[in-house]
Amino acid sequence: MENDRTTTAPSRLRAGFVGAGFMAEVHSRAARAAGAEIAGIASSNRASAARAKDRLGVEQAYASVQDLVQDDRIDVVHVCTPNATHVALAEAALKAGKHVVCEKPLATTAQDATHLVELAAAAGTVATVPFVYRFHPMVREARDRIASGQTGRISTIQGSYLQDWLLSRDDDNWRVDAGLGGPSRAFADIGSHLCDLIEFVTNDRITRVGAVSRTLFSGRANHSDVQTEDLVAAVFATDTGAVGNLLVSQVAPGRKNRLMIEISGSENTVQFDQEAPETLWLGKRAGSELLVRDRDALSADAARLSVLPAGHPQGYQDAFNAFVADTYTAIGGQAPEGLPTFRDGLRAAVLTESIIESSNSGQWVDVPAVKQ
Ligand code: SOE
Repeated sequence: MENDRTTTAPSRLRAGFVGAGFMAEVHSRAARAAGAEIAGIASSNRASAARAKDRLGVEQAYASVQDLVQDDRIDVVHVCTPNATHVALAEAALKAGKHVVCEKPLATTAQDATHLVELAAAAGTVATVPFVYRFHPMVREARDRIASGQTGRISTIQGSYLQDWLLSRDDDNWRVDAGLGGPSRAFADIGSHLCDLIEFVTNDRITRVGAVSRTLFSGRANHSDVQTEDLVAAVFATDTGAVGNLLVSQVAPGRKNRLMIEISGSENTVQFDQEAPETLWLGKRAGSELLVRDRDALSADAARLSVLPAGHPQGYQDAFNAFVADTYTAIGGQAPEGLPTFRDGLRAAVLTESIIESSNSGQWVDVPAVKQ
């Protein structure tokens, strides 16, 4: 099948993975697709690393994370562990001179995320965060249309990210535990994607937020005294004067991984739905249309990420693959458009803190700016 992607890994990088769960699987598939050697894995203990080595087809299991990050044969470290461990692991990898891909949330506080941004700048290596929904071609198409003025002056933005995997009291996961996941759960986990996508697509900044959050179950199967939120509703204003709302839930029956953004301007509306990623709805006063991915009809950046011919659906793993391929391209010295870096991870941490602060205080909160 034809594939004339312009962003492929410049040489055979050796990738190491820290963590042995679902995200390590997704990262290793993407690294393999980008042409890297799947060189090493470390986990919380030697036995789990050994099992993951066999399951993911990794060359070597390391006895400890330190052994992996200190190995000169590893070029890039993918951190795919519980949130609260990100700072120490990314720090160790950066200090060892590695390129780092760190899962989101980059850190559980804005202060720690700032520390990592500074360390990455000092290391001079590539440091990225998988805000992978940026890598759907139809997201790039929406972004391009807004940037070129086709949408007109933006007035409203609505976004929601809904899941149901924590719907019942019996559903449990390390993420509900503030000690492992951080003080925010639903917003840090998926609200961060939502805000990143809104700011990426509109090139606007959320400047003020007012939020409410709720924790539906104070106890779950293996956790008592659960403090992290199941849902958040927020309203916001942006730098350019647009207004918007956000809805984030991990207890919405039937919604598996439904991220939706809808942006209305003076000329038309664009709507992207992550569960139908091959289309972009273009709302018009007369003649609304559903644009279907077809590289011949897309902007250059959307066409670049459109790796399969029209009618052959691309999805989540393809977006992840494109993110990792672009990270590796950056390691090769180029600067692919729209690559999410640690600075974007910091931005998400700042927004998350503002949302939680507003929800706790019942007050509007001004969102601090993050220098680009
Ligand atoms: C779980 O909510 C999760 O795996 C997130 O952590 C990912 O970032 C999101 O892409 C899918 O859902």
